[in-house]
Amino acid sequence: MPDPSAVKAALQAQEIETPSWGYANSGTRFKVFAQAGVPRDPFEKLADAAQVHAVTGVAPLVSLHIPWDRVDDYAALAAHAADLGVRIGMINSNTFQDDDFKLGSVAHPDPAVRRKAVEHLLDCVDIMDATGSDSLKLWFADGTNYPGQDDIVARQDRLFEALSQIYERLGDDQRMVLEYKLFEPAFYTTDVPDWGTSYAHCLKLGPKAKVVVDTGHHAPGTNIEFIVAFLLREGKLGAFDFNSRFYADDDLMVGAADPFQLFRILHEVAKNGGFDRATGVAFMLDQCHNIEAKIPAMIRSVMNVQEATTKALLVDLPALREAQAAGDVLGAHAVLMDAYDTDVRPMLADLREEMGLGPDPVAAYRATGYAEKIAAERVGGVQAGWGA
Ligand code: RM4
Ligand code: MN
Repeated sequence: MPDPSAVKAALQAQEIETPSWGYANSGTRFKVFAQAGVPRDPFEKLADAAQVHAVTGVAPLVSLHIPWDRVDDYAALAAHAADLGVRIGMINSNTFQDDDFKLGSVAHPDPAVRRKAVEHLLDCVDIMDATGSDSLKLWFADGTNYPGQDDIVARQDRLFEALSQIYERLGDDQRMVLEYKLFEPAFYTTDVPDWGTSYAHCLKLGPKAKVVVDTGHHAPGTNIEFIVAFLLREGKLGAFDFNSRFYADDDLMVGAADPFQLFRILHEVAKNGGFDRATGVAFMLDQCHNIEAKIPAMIRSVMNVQEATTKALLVDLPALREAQAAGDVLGAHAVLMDAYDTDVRPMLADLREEMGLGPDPVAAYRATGYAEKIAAERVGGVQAGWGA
């Protein structure tokens, strides 16, 4: 079995990134339910994220979404984050909420609209400069709803041209990560629908472009761990957007729908060097908490990733390789299942105590009284939300 102190060291080194929008109001196209104490601005979102880090010790990064997190002074926002003990993570671009983007953004047939989209993406790189963020996350809602609506190949050409412009603007220590999504909001074709499309563009762009795997963005039954293993082998896995799906892009808490899938994914990460900082894989949550309390949901999600990571790190790799080499199908499977079936909660409770934290992060958060405090203090103003 792997050495428990090495497993603990790896767990302590892991950085799980939480999304600013996961602290804001969200919902479905039917209803956004407001919750008491929800942040009114990015500064308050960072304060909530800092609570998650304070009780878990492994969530020091906060992803921003522009323009949802637009502020006048990004250096001040980064300084505020540092005061709270967190850092600005990825900058997520948004080219899907402007009326001009009805027929797409970077792949739109009109060059003026494409230019507007590229301007936004360049602004996002400026924000990276100002906040110290090293990654631009690109997700495009671009696509078509009806056969014949637009030229599939021409749209790829336009997309690549825009991506190249952004790539050229990146600094030496900056990178872009390109997310794919099977469908929605486009229902017939999506311009970046799958990992292969993202990978092909990233390969052409160069080493500063990598693929994002959002666990919710696949057809049912897709073997996501295969994609992860393949991308790691090619050095092209840039980031995860973790969440759970039962049906479509449900954005539920990671590890809720299928903890075994999360384990299988993280096993590939562990086996292929993805937990090594130098590999540069970001472990981000991309979730919305529509009906559940947001900060505890984020804490639970971080714990779910941490538990699955622990199980993945506990896989006895020499024993697995030996069984695989011997063609011992059931033996190899048993090695994997032994790790998955381990109750890692006591080990994580120990680790937290070693890190000076409470053994149960949700209980530790509840004991702070923070939820009551923000509900009482954050009255007036406009609660943050999707703006959809
Ligand atoms: C998209 C995609 C992006 C996220 C937005 C809010 O479906 O997952 O990563 O930024 O939703
Ligand atoms: Mn995502």
